[in-house]
Amino acid sequence: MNHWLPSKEQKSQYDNEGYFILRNVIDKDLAAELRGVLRNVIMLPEPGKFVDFDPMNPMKDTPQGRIARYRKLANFCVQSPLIWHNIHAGEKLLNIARYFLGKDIIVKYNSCFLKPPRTGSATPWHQDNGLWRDGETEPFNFWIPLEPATKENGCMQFIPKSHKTEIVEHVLYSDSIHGELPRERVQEMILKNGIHHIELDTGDVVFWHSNMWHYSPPNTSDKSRIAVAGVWTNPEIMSQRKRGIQNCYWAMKDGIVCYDFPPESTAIKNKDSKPPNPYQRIQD
Ligand SMILES: O=C(O)CCC(=O)C(=O)O
Repeated sequence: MNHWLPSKEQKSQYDNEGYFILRNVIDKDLAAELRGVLRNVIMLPEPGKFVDFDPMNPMKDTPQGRIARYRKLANFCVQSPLIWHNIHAGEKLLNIARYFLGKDIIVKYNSCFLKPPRTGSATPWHQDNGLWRDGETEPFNFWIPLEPATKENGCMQFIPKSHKTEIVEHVLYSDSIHGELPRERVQEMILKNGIHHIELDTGDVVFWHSNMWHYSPPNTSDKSRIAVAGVWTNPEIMSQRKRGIQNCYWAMKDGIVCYDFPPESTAIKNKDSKPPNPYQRIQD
């Protein structure tokens, strides 16, 4: 196995600021293939749909229209062997996860984020565990751009040290696309700690703590920004969680990478699977 491990400085940045970056983990040819997998999916019409040009809605179900509309492919990586075996259950990345989580590793979350040129929208300020609402703080999150992620095309923004806060109750505003951190608290936190813009080249990886406050702005540029994201955890952390388990899959067992595809889903049950309370709605 190729032992990619965080350096002392990277580990200390993770502890102090809540994240670290490894450069050039996925090579550019592989990134191009992975982009192809995603574009193939979003550009194909839904089965049975007739793709036509509608003058009242010129972008409707054309490939261009579909590219402009898609923001996220949730849980898609377990349907794509190329993504799964190279990223979430890829040896190089699992070695890094193993350093933090031990020899048994489960993928808790997987998804692809697409920010098409000019139409790609913002992801509101959130903590990942503020959305999971399962009380977990220890899983290990990552995000890999398959093309350069810059300030112009909507790279991620982190508030350094925000991982030291509690899991904050997320709320909904009238224009929220999903639960988000209370906006006033975000402004206070930015005033206190500032913002780090996480500019990455194709195939770099950023890893962060599940409490980290993060956001990404709309893509106002003419360059697309596609990324693959995931979260690894382990059976011990999962056994403590407060909520039911969905879409979790084995990536490594006792130090051995799992090569099954489709990946084996986990059967670990938690104590209490009550759904969380609805998000508080804020009038603005
Ligand atoms: O890709 C993005 O812009 C947002 C990703 C994100 O917030 C996440 O992976 O938690």
